[in-house]
This record gives sequence, C-alpha cells and structure tokens, in this order.
Amino acid sequence: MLKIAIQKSGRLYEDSIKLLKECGIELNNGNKQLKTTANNFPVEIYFLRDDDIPQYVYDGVANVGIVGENVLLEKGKEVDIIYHLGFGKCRLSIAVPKATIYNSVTDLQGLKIATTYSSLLQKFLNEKNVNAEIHEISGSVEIAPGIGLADAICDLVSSGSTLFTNGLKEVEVVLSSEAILCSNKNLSDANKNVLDKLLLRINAVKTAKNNKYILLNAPNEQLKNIAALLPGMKSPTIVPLAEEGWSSVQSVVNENIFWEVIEKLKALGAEGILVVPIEKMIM
Ligand code: PRT
Ligand code: ZN
Repeated sequence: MLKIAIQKSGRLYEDSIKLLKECGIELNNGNKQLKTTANNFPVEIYFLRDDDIPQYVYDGVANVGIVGENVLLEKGKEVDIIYHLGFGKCRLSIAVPKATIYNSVTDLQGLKIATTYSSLLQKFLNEKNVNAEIHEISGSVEIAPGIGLADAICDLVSSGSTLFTNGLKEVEVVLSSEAILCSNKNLSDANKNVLDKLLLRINAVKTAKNNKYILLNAPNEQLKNIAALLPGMKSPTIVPLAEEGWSSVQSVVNENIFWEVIEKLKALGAEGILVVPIEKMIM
C-alpha cells in the first residue's frame, strides 16, 4: 500500500484529487476524513495540513506527498522531489510599498521584512549579501507594512492582486513554485513498484494535456513537407482520401508550438484541420 499525503483543504486539494482521478484512482468514501483508500489501486490517501506533509513524508508516515515546493523547501526536509505537477503555481516574492524607491536588491539592506518563509528568505538574502531583519509572522503578511510592522514583505504571489490592494509592489522573486510530488528516500520495493505505476499514469495524463491530436486533409504534392511539420509520436498516419490527389494526415502536436504549426500547415495547403484533446498519452 503506497501512502500518499495530500492537502486536506486549500488551494492544492482540488487539483490533487483531480490528478488522482485522472490517473484512474477511485477513492472510497468522501474526503473529510483523515485517510481513505482506493478500490482499484493499492494506495492510501492521507488528508493533512500542507505544512505537515514534508515531515510526514520524511518520517515515512506517508511514503509520498503532494505539496507546494515552497512549503517543502522552507521546511528543508530531506525527501526526493520526483515530479513537478504543473498546478499550484506561484512565486515567493519580496514586495515593498508602492512609493518606496527600489533599484536593486541592495535596497533591502537594513530593512525589516515580514514573512512566514523565514528560512527561504534568509537563504536568498545570504546569497545576495544583504543584511536585513527578518520578522517572522504566521499570516496576513501583506498588511505588515501598512500597520508599521515591517518595511517590506516576502510572501506568495499568484495574480498579484493581494499586493496591489495592499499598496505593495513586487521587487524580487525568491522562488518560483508549483505543486510537486515528493517521496521518502527509503521506499520498500513494493512501494517503489506502485509509485512507478503511479508515475506512468501521471506522465500519461500530463503529456496528454500538453498535446493535441490533429487531423487534416493535405494535397499529395505537399505531403512530405506537411509530414515533416508533424512528427507525432513516431511519424504521422497518412491515409489516401477518396478524392484523388488528397490524403488525410493524423498526428500529435505539442501545445507550445501548436499555433505556429497550424499557420505553416495552412500555408502548405492543408484543409479541414481538426484538433482534438487527448485524454491519456503513453509514449
Ligand atoms: O490549511 P493548510 O495549512 O493546509 O493550507 P494553507 O492555508 O497553508 O495553504 P493554501 O491552501 O493557501 O496554499 C497551499 C499552496 O498553494 C501554497 O503552499 C502554494 O504552494 C500554493 N499557492 C499557489 C498559493 C498561492 N498560489 C497563493 N496565491 N498559496 C497561497 N497564495 C496566497 C498568498 O499567500 C497571498 O495571500 O494568495 C495570496 C496572493 O494571491 P494573489 O493572486 O492575490 O497574488
Ligand atoms: Zn499551511
């Protein structure tokens, strides 16, 4: 049984559950309990505060965990990061009141910075050779400058609207973060085996999301050029159409180069282009 720790509630909860579901893992009986099992995969899911997940994985109470990289690195627990999951994206940033003149990191010298991430902030300041006073607080960091508690803050930012509404501006990024899957360093062979199966599924889900299935009609004289644009997983499938001189081309195209490829395909005379989402993709 592979024990997986996920956040009990909060920003990572929904995406963690969704990922397990997309991996075909059906959890038993709801979520508001401490733990649950799946009826079709040998895992046990522990629902925990995100701050506790690194410790639990380190201790081996859970074998693996889904947690923000920011939390894991702040706690400094020696566990392996095995997958960047692509959700819960944010950055740990330093922000100062809008009116503060800020040119470079040396402007932080001597300031008082409020944060819940004192360890990551201290590391950043050391790397930059800046001496600043870290004031550790447990929450509502963004109001610290407004109430005279600090000159600057170091907190998580995603859209930036919290900083904006509190009259602050982002001046340094300490860390870019997203949810990660981390693992205890000493997994049993049986658990390694389950983890490998889980990783294969996660990979299939994530790769599918980054790719689209594409079907189009191509004039035969351009088939070579069009096929070169669509290498797909091995090579494109090419089938002759009933109409002489035309073929149907089917392949897979990466999201990152998608529009660029579409423009080129059109320029080469491709017609009737259909783009279809892929549910799972196993390379
Ligand atoms: O109860 P528990 O301890 O488990 O949860 P929590 O309240 O400590 O954490 P939670 O659920 O708020 O966040 C969990 C994880 O989500 C974090 O550790 C990050 O890895 C990730 N994440 C992604 C974020 C954000 N984006 C985020 N924007 N965590 C917090 N925020 C907060 C930020 O602290 C600030 O208050 O949102 C505000 C800023 O958001 P914007 O959009 O206004 O910039
Ligand atoms: Zn927390």
